[in-house]
Amino acid sequence: MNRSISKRLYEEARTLMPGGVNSPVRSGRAVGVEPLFIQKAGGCRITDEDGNVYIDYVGSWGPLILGHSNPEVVAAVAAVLERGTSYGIPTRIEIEMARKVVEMVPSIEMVRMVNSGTEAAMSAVRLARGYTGRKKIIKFDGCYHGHADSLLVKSGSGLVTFGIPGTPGVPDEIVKHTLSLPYNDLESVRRAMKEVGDEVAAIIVEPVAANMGVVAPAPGYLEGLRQTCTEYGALLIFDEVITGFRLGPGGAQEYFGITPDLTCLGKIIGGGLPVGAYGGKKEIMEHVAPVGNVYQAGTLSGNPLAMAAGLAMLNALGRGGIYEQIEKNNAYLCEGLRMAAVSAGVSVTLNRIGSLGCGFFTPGPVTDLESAAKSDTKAYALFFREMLDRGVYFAPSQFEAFFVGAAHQREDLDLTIQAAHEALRVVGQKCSPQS
Ligand code: HOZ
Repeated sequence: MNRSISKRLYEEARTLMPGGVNSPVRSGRAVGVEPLFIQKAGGCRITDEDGNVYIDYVGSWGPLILGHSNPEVVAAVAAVLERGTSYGIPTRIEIEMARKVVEMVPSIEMVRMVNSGTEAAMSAVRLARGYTGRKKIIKFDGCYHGHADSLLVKSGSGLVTFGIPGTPGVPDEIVKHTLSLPYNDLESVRRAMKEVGDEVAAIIVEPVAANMGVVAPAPGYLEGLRQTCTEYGALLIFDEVITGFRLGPGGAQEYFGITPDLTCLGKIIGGGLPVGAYGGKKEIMEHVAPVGNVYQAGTLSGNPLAMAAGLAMLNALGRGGIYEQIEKNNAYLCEGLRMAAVSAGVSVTLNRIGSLGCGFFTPGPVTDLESAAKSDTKAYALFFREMLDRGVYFAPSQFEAFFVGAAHQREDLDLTIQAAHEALRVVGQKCSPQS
């Protein structure tokens, strides 16, 4: 495949941006490739600057559940665009969006729009601290809640991809209040809470971890977190930036039937534009300024373009039918990938929930960061490159999810499975299988 234009653009980009990119994982470093530069996208396909077309399972890292350039979303943005791009003054569409979120997400009675998932998690933690008057927070190894200082401890996504456990620039004084515990290990939470529970403002968790690959919660895990938070007066924060509107209209909290105190949203809620949100019980949310004293603000928060895109997306998802289809398609894809791995003699553990999936190059099971880290990342990198050469774009990291969306048709899945048979055969020949 000729990627000479992407190559030239990458050279230019590297002189102007750190690593030539605006976010690390997409650089392709972890899988030994140079990044594609994308010219356009439609449905489940992306086209690079050289004119190569790929079936896309990244979908802008989750937001594009309806596929690229969805006509409803595009039309909604275009209609608003004619009237201006941002006012910094309230608009009617913000009320519509807030009402939609309150209707769809079971635990949310009030919501505040922000501009990214990072902002949502950072603000939710601040609110939890302001509300409880406590400093400590508990998070889980391999969960990623964006890049706010207090949450960059043993994080997933780019940090696990590049082996960065903490990061320079974050003072010890800040992270000393963050306790990171193994995911899916309720006992360690109970032990920690016994010791310092009355100092803990919140437990923040990805209800399905999707930044160390994909790891579902063990039965009883989320219930246990809920119970422990209630017992010690700490808030339970669900980071549903990935799972929100993805596992179902009401996200993971509806899927598992657990009520968090606060929820962080992002990705799908913006329809592909930069949006995040946090929300929860009215009684807690009314501690946010200007009603309460917990300060948080944003010039572009609730801006009309982003609200139009997100609202169009949520309206389409609310009409139903989509979740069954994408879950079924993901099951079909994962089974095809599993069979391809078996026939190539490569150990792959396929974790799947709803339309999220991840193939770990390890016999598994993968239930937490420790077991995810056993993956043969060199084998994944080779798999990624072989798939790319066959026109399929998976995440350029072992520790990210793949996303099946409504635009993936059976024929796209079949092409992917066929490519995986060939790619995994190469992996089987070049990488020694793990036992
Ligand atoms: N944080 C996103 C993945 N979970 C974005 C990664 C990137 O674009 O580098």
